[in-house]
Amino acid sequence: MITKEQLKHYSSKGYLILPKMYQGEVLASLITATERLEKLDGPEFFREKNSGKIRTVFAPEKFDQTIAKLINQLELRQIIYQILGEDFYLFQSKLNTKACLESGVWTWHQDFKFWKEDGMLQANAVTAAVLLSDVDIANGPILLIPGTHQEGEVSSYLNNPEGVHDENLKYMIHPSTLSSMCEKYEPIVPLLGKAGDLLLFHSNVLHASYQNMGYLDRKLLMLTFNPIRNIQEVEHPRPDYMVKRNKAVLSPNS
Ligand SMILES: O=C(O)CCC(=O)C(=O)O
Repeated sequence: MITKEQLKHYSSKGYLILPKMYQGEVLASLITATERLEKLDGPEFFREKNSGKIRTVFAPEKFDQTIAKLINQLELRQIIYQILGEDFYLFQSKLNTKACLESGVWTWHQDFKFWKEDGMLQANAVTAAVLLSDVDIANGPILLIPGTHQEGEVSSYLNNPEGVHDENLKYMIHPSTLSSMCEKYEPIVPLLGKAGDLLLFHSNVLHASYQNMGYLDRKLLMLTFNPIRNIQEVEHPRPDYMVKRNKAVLSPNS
């Protein structure tokens, strides 16, 4: 469970870091799971061109029980329930890695802009990102502008109409939008931490990440939870591994 102060931080800043959420054997087995995933393949896997290392695996829990167990972990379900305050399900899951000296940027965006097209109704989904490597200033941390989830949808333009899961994002923002958000809200913060920390962020908070210039591959297991009633069907849904249609409730009760 998180405290009232932590909940307040999430509500006002649009993010929260919970240090040392996973430790010991649980953490070690999650890290080993990411190593096992490197050896698998399928449409869920997006890889770097040169090294062939994973950039994203969607629905990694399909391939690994350790990850499936984590999604169902009671403490995580309770924390997400505290934030959402209603029944929710797993909307999307992915392992995003950043290979050192290879992976590119994810430029500034709000996730809800993209998820609206998947039928999401309101921008109140929450993403829980489990750090499965240390994340420092060099290896491509998530950068975020605290408070921008309160802005609603910021102005953006259609950049890559065909973009599905592409670093050349479908929608991008102008530099003037970025500067006005930094002036109106707060300076950009890099979300640094150690393997095992949990980072929670709002689906409308502006965020980005730059290239990994460090020596350590960066790994984030990103789980997005959406209220059950916050979705409608769309005519051309993305594949189920990208946007889940199974809305099994993840209950806060054991
Ligand atoms: O992995 C990253 O650095 C950022 C990914 C991201 O922004 C996203 O999945 O929305």
